[in-house]
Amino acid sequence: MFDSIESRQEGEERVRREGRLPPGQSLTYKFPVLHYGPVPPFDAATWDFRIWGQVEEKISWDWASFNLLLKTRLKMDIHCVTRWSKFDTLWEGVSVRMLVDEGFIKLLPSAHFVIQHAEYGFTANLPVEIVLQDNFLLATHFDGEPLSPDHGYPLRGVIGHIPERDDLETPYFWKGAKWLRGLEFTEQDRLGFWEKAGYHNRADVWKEQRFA
Ligand SMILES: Nc1nc2c(c(=O)[nH]1)N[C@H]1C(S)=C(S)[C@@H](COP(=O)(O)O)O[C@H]1N2
Ligand SMILES: [Mo]
Repeated sequence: MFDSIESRQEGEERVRREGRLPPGQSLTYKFPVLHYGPVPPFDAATWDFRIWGQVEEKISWDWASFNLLLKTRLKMDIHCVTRWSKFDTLWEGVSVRMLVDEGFIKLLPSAHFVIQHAEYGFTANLPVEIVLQDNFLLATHFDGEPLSPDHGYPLRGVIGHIPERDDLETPYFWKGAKWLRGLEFTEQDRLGFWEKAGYHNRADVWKEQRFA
């Protein structure tokens, strides 16, 4: 019956009780779309995904070979700096940690930061430790379906909070670049698009690091 359906407010109270609602956030069941500029077209014939920078060898995949990589599923809560949070979101994709563990990416000791490079020159930066955590994924699917064009098809970075995994640092959701085309490993940090626009570089949701 209707009384078994949780209202938005009840849902928000529940995640607050469970310690999953970061300060200043509120629960949404929607999935807002936020980005700068137009949605890029996708052409499977020309798309590639590249790894370069502080690695022993550059590597790249075309769309067909990227899809042969082992994929993992990940359920997490995502927290947008604009104050909406979406809980128990389901992602599928390729883990950067797996790419390192399986020897696809051979990191040099000088690899301290990762710049996600997306279509039209968009970038987002993170420390390498965070990109190697279980809560960062190169996602191809959301909720069992390929990403929609608005949400980053065919590939995007995603970062969020895995309940019970308070050992993992959780940045706001903007730290995942939609329409992702490559990862550059760097020695020095380099501010990404929103970070240059005044967003906080570390962006820890629990410390409410929204703006620099
Ligand atoms: N390529 C690209 N990725 C991007 C952005 C962008 O402007 N361009 N904006 C970021 C911001 S600010 C947010 S909040 C999230 C929003 O993702 P969504 O539209 O799937 O909710 O994407 C992030 N990734
Ligand atoms: Mo954002």
